[in-house]
Amino acid sequence: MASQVAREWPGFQNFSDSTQAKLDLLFENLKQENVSTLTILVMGKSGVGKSSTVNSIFGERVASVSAFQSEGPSPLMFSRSRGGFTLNVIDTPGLVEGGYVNEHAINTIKRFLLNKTIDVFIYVDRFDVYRQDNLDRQVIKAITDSFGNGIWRRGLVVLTHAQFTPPADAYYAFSAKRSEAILKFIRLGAYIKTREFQDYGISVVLVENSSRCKMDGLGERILPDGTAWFPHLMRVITDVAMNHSKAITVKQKFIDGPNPNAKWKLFIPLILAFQYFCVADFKSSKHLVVLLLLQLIVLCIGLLLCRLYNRPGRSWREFVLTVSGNN
Ligand SMILES: Nc1nc2c(ncn2[C@@H]2O[C@H](COP(=O)(O)OP(=O)(O)OP(=O)(O)O)[C@@H](O)[C@H]2O)c(=O)[nH]1
Ligand SMILES: [Mg+2]
Repeated sequence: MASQVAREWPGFQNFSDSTQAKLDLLFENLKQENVSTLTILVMGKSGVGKSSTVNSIFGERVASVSAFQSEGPSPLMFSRSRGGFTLNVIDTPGLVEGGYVNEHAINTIKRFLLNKTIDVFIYVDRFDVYRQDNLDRQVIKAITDSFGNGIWRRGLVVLTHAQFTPPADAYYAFSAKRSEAILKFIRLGAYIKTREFQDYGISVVLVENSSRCKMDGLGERILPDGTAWFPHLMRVITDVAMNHSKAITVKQKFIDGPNPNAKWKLFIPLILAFQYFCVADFKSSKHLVVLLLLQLIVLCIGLLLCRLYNRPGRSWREFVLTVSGNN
């Protein structure tokens, strides 16, 4: 649960003059909207470039970056302030371990975030991949189940390694396809209806964290399509912060989560009572086996419904969508 007290921002001087001017303007706009602190949560699969993106945001190496599996799987919050404006960024451990969603990491993140308010959520993935798979959907589902799908109203996607040159497609065509693919997985994993997804306004921002990223004449790091990606990222972040949707405050109930065992316990007296009376009535009947089977089916359906519904931040609409498969 390590965190740092906000201090002046030494890395700010590492940005080009042009970038510094743009950032100062964005922070000034936020302050005019009475936003003097911004807290950004960064999550994603392992090794996708979360910590590198945090370092890029601060212009200095605050988070440790590793090409290999990172150690010490604890979230960390880094804070810097500039002209009365404080930027907090929370770096988190990767959400995948051995090909599965890392529930331990999710629980650690939830506990770390208790009573913190998240203004912007950055979901990080890599630009230079061609296929998403079920694991991506599971990761997005795990985030949604843990924090509610409102987190996506405060969300944006960062795709790292954006200096990648696609072998077959033109850069623009590839980035459009890649963005479309990840947004589709978010829609599916977060149980958002197709026609409502537009309202979430989730932007996809391409990022190149490598120090070998090309620069333009103003000293700004640019992508192959000429975008100065860092000021663009910061502008999207401030747009999300000011989009008037509800910021995410992590409450104890998010951490407690569902307790399937407790749900089972609720059923026990009911089942016993049902069995006692019905079996007593039917003990000489040929239909006893059918009755017991029916009981079992009812029990299974009840448990399934409880398990599907009982998740933090989950609404009945999402629940119905999941059950009906209309997602
Ligand atoms: N070329 C390039 N390499 C990147 C980029 N972002 C990250 N990397 C590299 O990818 C590797 C993993 O980066 P990290 O920032 O540690 O990734 P992470 O998501 O924090 O990893 P975990 O904390 O282990 O989950 C490191 O070798 C980085 O240098 C990028 O945009 N371009
Ligand atoms: Mg990391």
